Amino acid sequence: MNSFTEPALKAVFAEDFKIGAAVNPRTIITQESLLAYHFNSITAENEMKFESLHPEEDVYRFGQADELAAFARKHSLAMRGHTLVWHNQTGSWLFEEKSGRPAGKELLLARLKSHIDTVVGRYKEDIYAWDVVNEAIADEGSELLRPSKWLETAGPDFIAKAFEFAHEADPNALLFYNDYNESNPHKRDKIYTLLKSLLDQGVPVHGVGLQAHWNLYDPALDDVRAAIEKYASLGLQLQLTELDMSLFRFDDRRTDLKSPPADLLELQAERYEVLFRLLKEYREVISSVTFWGAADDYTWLDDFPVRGRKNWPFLFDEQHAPKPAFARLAGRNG
Ligand code: HXH
Repeated sequence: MNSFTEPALKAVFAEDFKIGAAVNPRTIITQESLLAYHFNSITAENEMKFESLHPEEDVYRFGQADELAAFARKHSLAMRGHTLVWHNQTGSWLFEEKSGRPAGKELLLARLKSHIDTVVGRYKEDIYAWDVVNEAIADEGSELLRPSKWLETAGPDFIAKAFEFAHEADPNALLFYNDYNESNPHKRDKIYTLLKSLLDQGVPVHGVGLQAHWNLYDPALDDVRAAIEKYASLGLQLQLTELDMSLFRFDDRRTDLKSPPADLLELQAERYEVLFRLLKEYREVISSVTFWGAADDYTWLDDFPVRGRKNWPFLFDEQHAPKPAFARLAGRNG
């Protein structure tokens, strides 16, 4: 039994792409019926990150990740894996010898292979696509790669190795490089350069994940279009992996709003409408659009990056009712 009267989002875009949401062990309970009705894909928000699954060299903790995979099976949802290699949420043990001295390249890559074999192998039947490497590109400056323990220890090779290990662990999985500020022309060109060099080396990379942590004002739609065109020119498939539409500019610090003003919800509706119209133009190359949450009762943007500020980035409100943005998407396509 459910009480939904609006069309299902996944049905609105059934001919275009999968519609996903990031979930966690709380939201699969508090948002269960919303997730089951509107979405056909999920991603674990945190539970499949390195430090969650593998807190110590000899300790794996699969409990919460398994719960999310079971939820996907229960509701016949596709599942994306997030994420195998990242500079955050990764235990420091990985980069140290037992003695505490810095690990060398060989040890780090051997540990990475073992981690990927275990994790990708475990979820073979559940996960069809993995974010293999997350956020390896430097935002600013001319350096291609962000400084990190990965780069420091193994050199740039860690990226290709991660994709090779993941491909060996599950030859059927689609393997993605995933990053944010992906529509910024400077960073876009660097992401393109990385992907091109991986493809030229024969590395098994199948797609690029555009995180799409956007707001009412940025990025410009023309920049999104140019980024899609540029990535697609590599012959890769594209997914929006972490979409949200913050009501605040990146550097806005205001904390006075206790509920979302109608004029901002209207701007958000317009923005979602033109965005999804654009995404539909590229339905041949975009295979999935995942929101980094499902409804405004829970978003990682509450208190981040501004403490004491709530945000309302999604298509459904705090009661899970469709917002003006939802109506615009369903109206055009339903
Ligand atoms: C994503 N990073 C991650 O992929 C995802 O795993 C996580 O759950 C949420 C978001 C996006 C991100 C990138 C840089 C960043 C913050 C978030 O850096 C900032 C740090 C402080 C203030 C603003 C940005």
